[in-house]
Amino acid sequence: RKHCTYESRVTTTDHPLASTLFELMSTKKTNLCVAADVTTSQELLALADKVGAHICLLKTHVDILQDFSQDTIDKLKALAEKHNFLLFEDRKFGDIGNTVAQQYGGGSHNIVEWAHLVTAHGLPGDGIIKGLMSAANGRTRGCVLVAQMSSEGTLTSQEYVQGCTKMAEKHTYFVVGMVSQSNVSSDPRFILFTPGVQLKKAGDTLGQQYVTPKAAVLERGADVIIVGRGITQAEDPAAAALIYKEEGYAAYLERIEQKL
Ligand code: UP6
Repeated sequence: RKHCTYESRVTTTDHPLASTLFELMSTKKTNLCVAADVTTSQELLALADKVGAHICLLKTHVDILQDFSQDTIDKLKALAEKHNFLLFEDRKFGDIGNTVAQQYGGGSHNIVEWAHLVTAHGLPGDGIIKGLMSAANGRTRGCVLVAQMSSEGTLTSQEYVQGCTKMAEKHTYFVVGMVSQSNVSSDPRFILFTPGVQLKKAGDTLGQQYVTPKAAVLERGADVIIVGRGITQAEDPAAAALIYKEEGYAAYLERIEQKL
C-alpha cells in the first residue's frame, strides 16, 4: 500500500467511493482533508468554499452546528460538486447495529442522505457495519473504522487495532479504510486517514497530539491527512490549506519513490 500511487489504487479497491476518492486525489494532487469544526452554517459554507480547491474531503461534525438545516446540506452538496470533494461526517458511531441504523438513516441529521463517508468505532463488533449498511440501503456509501486515535491515553491496544483491521477486511464492500496513527494495514484497498496533524503546535490542552504532514505520511502511513485548527484558525484558511496540501502531497510523492 505504502508505495502504490493513488492512481493505481483507483482500480484495486472493492469500493466505488474509494475509487472516486483516489481518482480525485490524483487529479487534484491533494491528500488533504479539512476538519471543519465550526459552529455555524455560514462559517462552514464559507470555509468549504475557501478551501474546496485544495481538498479531497471535507470532514464535518454536524452536531456542532447551532443552526443545522437541510439548506446547509443543500449548499454543502453544491460546494462539494463545484470543487470536486467528498463529504465525510465524523459521527464516530459506536452503538449496536439497530441503534446506529436509526442514527445514520434518520434523526435530526439524516446523515446517510448526504455524507459519502462516515466514521464508526469497531468496538461493538461488526453488527455496527451491518446496521450502517442496512440504513444505506443500497446507496453508494462507505464507512471508515476508527482503529487508533490521536489523543493522549487512547485505549486502542494492538489487539484492538488488529480486530478493526480484520473487521474491515471482512466488509471491504462497505469499509473504505481506517482512522489510524500508524501503518495498520498494508492492503492497498484500504485508505488510512490520519488526524492530529499541524505544522505549528505539538498539541492542545485537552489531549490532542500533533505530528507534521510529512511525519503523518512518511512515518505513520497516512494516505489522507486530516487538518482542523491548523487551517480553520489560520489567518488565511485558503493559504494555510494550500500549504498543507503541498506538504502532504510532497510527502506522498517522496513515499511512492522510496524503494522497499
Ligand atoms: N479526530 C482526531 N483524532 C482522532 C480522531 N478524530 O483529532 O483520533 C478528529 C477530531 C477533529 C479533527 O474530531 O475533528 O480530527 C482534528 O482537529 P484538529 O486538527 O483541530 O485538532
